[in-house]
Amino acid sequence: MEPILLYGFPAGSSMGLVAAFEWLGNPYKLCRVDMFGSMRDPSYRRLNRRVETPVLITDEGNVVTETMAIASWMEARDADRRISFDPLSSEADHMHQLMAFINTGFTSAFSPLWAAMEMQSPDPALQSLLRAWGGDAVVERHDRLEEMVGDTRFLIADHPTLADGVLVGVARWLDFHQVADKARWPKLAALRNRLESDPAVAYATALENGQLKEGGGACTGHVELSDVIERYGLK
Ligand SMILES: N[C@@H](CCC(=O)N[C@@H](CS)C(=O)NCC(=O)O)C(=O)O
Repeated sequence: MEPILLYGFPAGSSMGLVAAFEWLGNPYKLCRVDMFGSMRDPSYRRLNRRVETPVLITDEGNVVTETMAIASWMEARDADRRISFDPLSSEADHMHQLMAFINTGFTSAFSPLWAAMEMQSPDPALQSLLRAWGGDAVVERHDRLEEMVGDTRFLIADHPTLADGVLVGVARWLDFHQVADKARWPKLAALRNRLESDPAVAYATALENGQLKEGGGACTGHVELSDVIERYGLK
């Protein structure tokens, strides 16, 4: 069977993994997950008890959660090294370092902003505190990432890799939460412009928005979430 990537909308980090599957080029399927709807149904916990996307159903029917684990799964199957590097190379070390930073410190800086936005019983004082705290953290993490961006066209190389996939779904949260003008970080802004005009990212973004767009041909279709849970979820 083909692996199935479950991606969340709206504005999920998993959009970048959809783009990475496109760059990889091996056949795969997708499954849409409404993070404010079907993901909240108790049945989703059969796939991921932490109630998060992304989730990967592997070609052997196993469930893999966590972005870094899914990226590792893809890396191990990237026989032509389209989105990764020889595991013993310095480029691979550099890519893993950037992916780890983006998936931890960089991504988690946005957590207070999400918490303020999604608060069930609004508490203006706490929301304002969370926004200030999150905003400062996001700016500081952008400063650090800007320092880590080199002279290549994409994060590690002149073509997109898994590191770009991990970045692109999250980087746009800067605009979504209106933290700062992206031009404040010129290297990151140029990288984001390049990534956002990449056909695979445009395809993944369109899918996330519920629009049909021609992809590169590797995606062989969508699967319903209820079918995925029934077939591959914990019994
Ligand atoms: N550590 C997880 C975090 C995944 C995560 O936070 N996913 C978000 C979407 S980008 C989510 O599902 N959030 C659910 C929620 O906020 O309720 C990973 O790296 O995959």
